[in-house]
Amino acid sequence: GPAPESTDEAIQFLESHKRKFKLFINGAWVAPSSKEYFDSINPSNKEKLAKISEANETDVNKAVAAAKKALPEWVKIGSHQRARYLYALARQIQKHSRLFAVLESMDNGKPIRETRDIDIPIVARHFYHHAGWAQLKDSELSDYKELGVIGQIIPWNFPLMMLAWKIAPAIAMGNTVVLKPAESTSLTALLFAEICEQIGLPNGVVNIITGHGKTGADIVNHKDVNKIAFTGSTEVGKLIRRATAGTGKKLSLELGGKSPFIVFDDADLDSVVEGIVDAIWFNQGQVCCAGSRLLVQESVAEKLYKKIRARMETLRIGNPLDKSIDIGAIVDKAQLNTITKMVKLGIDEGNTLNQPSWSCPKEGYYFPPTMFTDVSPSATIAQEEIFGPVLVAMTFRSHKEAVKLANNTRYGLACSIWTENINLALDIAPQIKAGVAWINCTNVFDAAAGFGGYRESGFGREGGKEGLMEYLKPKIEESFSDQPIS
Ligand code: TXE
Repeated sequence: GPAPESTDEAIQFLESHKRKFKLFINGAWVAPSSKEYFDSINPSNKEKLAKISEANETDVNKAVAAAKKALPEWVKIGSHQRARYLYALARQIQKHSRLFAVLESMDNGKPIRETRDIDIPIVARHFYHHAGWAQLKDSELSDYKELGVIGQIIPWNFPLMMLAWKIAPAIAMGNTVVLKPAESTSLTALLFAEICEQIGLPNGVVNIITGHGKTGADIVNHKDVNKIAFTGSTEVGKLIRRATAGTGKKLSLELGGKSPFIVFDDADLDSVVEGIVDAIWFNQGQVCCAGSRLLVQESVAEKLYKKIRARMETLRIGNPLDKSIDIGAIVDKAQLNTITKMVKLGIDEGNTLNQPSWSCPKEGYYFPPTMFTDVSPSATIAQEEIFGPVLVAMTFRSHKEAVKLANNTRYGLACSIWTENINLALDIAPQIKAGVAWINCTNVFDAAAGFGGYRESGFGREGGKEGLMEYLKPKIEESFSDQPIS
């Protein structure tokens, strides 16, 4: 096959920081006050990529102070100037898209085909889209004003994309930001910090603070942070909701999911199979809106399972930098352990395991595409998020039963409906408790469409006009909205 993507430029970036990254505060690189660092590992070969700073409360205080100080001038320069910075960020990301894609694949383990063709283009598009809104803010949204300093905490599954979804709308609406990437995938956020320097973004508008959960909690608890935007586990989402209760802080949460992928008997099964590859094997299934529960009408179930098993055999797993690879590495050892444990549980629960005949590379953290069939709706693997390449399949007979099964979880992030009957799809979609409904497609994202969930998948929207409103308040509120509720 073709040669793997070159890592030269990414290595050059790591070496330019001597493989030891400081924190990006107030437009400068600042050593962590604890002097503590942790390793960032390439999950495809377990190589150490760099040392990352562990920020403590002192560092978080510095970053929040910088964001607060930057705020008045960032607001004052107005819509048009802010838009120019966002356009510059978008262009610079595009210019360095190959570097971003390679670095992301090295740090996270996701295939270069995905980072190159999906993640990074969506990131650039997100900045362009919000540059447009930045320009329109003072005219179209003149009844609203910025919230102030925003604390943003993101996960490891789409590191740069989650950064873009958080930072672009926040700064476009005139806020300033302190963002913490996930501990296992900080590198593209640090490269983004360098991009902020390159375009001359005013100091303190964007601050990148690395560290573990405690660092995130320090951001959440800081009194001068006006809003928290979080994407991650439902468990931590609940902690953050409790921590912000009774304060004046606004909050948006994008949490876990167990999204249904519903196949009716008239669906085009070959398209369905490709949809399933996308729904559960894209990004090794580490996708909050993954179609992880296959609900298929009984009369076509066996036929579909057979096609899925055949397709599993043809998927290629291995070095994420190999351009022909479909499935890369799992992000880290802990996540691989979680997946392995859940699959073992699925077997112990008596569900039927389907895996390809080939085996995974030995040197990194890999897990093969997996499907459980004959799964009972109450099985643990049918209820709990696995966050790995594991599809859980069950059957239904009537349309009513399909809806009931689809809603039978504590989550409500996305759903995907497959049928040649558009009237049926349009009838079913609004009955499913999900923030996003896809018809004959899946995992389609656009900066112009609000994304987010219901129930234990969280609340608030990212993208679209709803996403902008998450970073604004009515001007009339300005005299009282920051006051804590006592
Ligand atoms: O998530 P965490 P983890 C799910 C998925 C996965 C599980 C655990 O099922 O197996 O969560 O993953 C920061 N206060 N999802 O442990 O811990 C943390 O440093 C403030 C689904 O990686 O939620 C990181 O930056 N912040 C999900 C971020 O929260 C805290 C994506 C997310 O990490 C904190 C990721 C605290 N107390 C995991 N503790 C999705 N919906 O896409 C941790 N963090």
